[in-house]
Amino acid sequence: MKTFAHDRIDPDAIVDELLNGDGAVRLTGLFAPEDIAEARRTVMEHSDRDAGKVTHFQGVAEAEGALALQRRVWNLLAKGEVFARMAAHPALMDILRRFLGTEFIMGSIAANRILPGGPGQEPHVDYPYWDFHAPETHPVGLNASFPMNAQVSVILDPFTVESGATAYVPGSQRHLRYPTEADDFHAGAERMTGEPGDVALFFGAAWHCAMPNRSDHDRSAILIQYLPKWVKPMEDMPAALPPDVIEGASPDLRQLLGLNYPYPEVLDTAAGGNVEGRA
Ligand SMILES: O=C(O)CCC(=O)C(=O)O
Ligand SMILES: [Fe+2]
Repeated sequence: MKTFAHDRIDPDAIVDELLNGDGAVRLTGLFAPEDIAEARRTVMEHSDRDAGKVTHFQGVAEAEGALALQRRVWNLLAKGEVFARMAAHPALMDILRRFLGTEFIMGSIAANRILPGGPGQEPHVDYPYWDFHAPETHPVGLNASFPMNAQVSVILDPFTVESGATAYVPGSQRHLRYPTEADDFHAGAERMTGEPGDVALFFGAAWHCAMPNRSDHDRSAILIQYLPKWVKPMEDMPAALPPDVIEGASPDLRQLLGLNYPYPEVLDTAAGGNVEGRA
């Protein structure tokens, strides 16, 4: 996985790597220790209190009664201003405007905490491809020639092979398939290792999964999903946020919340006039 230091970021090279190369890059030192500490404190507090939030790709853990060892914290924008700063980091905005179109949005921002002994996930692809195990529910000919997703993992604890750093298969984003047993995911997989403050950035069409945490410490990350402006987001963030977060949102955060692209809209009651067209 190619690595870019926070002061040596090359957006065009990164976009090419996500689409045509490995499908993932590492950005080192993007967030300061204070921001990481604050984010981590909030994630631990909420996930200590409530182990029972909805999660994904955890069928085996559910069957084994181990679900509580992987915990989610949802709706993070309502839980601390540090998360809006993470989501709208200028370096990420710059890369993602080139990758997903200038008016791209955020579909979800949540924490994934895996406790020591916690299980891994099933190898998968991410929203909106996440149910591609039923490809017939998607349009004919859909492929990964252009991206409908970018994933950011802001690393809060050391991501090592032992602690369950995300595994992924380099280049697999080019196929757009949900991985099967026959793909032998683990034989071809590499790990998105990193230190607190680093970011793993990947195209969610790449096969990947959280791995079991066999270390003696928690393994948490902030997972941010970004989408083109016209993909229906996974979380209804405006509905879940207190009004003051929306009112105080920066222009970039308003864009991320989808407020620049207000469809679907009740056009029968919208103000009259020509609203779209070149002229
Ligand atoms: O936490 C991780 O390592 C990856 C999580 C993930 O891929 C997901 O929940 O979709
Ligand atoms: Fe995922």
